[in-house]
Amino acid sequence: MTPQPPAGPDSGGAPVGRRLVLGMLGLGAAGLATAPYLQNGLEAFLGSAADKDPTGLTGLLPNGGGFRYYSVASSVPRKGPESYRLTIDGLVDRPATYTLDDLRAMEQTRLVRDVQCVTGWRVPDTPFEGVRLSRLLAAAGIKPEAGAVRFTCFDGTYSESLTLRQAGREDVLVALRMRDKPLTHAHGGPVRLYVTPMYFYKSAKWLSGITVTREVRPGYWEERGYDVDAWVGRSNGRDDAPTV
Ligand SMILES: Nc1nc2c(c(=O)[nH]1)N[C@H]1C(S)=C(S)[C@@H](COP(=O)(O)O)O[C@H]1N2
Ligand SMILES: [Mo]
Repeated sequence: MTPQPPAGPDSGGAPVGRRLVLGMLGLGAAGLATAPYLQNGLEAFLGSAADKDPTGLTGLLPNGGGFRYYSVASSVPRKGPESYRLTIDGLVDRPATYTLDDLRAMEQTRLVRDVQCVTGWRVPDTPFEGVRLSRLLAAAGIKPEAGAVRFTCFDGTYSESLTLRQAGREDVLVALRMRDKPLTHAHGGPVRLYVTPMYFYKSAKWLSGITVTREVRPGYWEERGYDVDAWVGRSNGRDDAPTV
């Protein structure tokens, strides 16, 4: 794919257009008629928040401690111990499906790092806890021709990717807990990816699929202009302090 400038304001270029934002909200002009709660104040929303948030859906989370709520899907089903499943497939010897209890029963790793979004906000010293991605990959058995990992989400829309080398880092988690509590739905619970050294868009919320692939397949935001190798401070034209 030819690198393209980010579609959002991080390019320093044109602000996100009205139609683009409406599209991201999952609404056409017709949708607005049935969404009065959005119509009310929509212009203000488009004029301010959308300038800073290329995801189009933004809001400070209650008790969010500086986090913003991002979702490219207009609604996301809730999943708990009965309904949640994580599938590992693709170029592996042993495809597997994990329940939440399966993941909870595995060795947990707790990491405390800063979280940095590519749009500028940063949250210091945030504990995340979960299973190392490398453990799940090792359990599945990677085939020799594999080179990358693709992540998919039960919001039905978002996706992410890492090279196999990046995915094997000890600071990449399939996270079950954040700030020493179970991951809330708003933060991508019950299970999200947490890629410590990279911009937070790498950390796919509502994680449901891990597929080992031959080559990197750019994720949702990467197809829309963000860097595939999303190291904090060394990508996306930004110079933030590294998070590791
Ligand atoms: N499934 C899904 N994961 C996602 C996103 C999304 O829209 N959908 N947004 C990404 C971006 S850009 C950021 S900054 C973080 C936001 O996480 P938060 O909502 O917990 O603050 O989630 C990342 N993971
Ligand atoms: Mo982000």
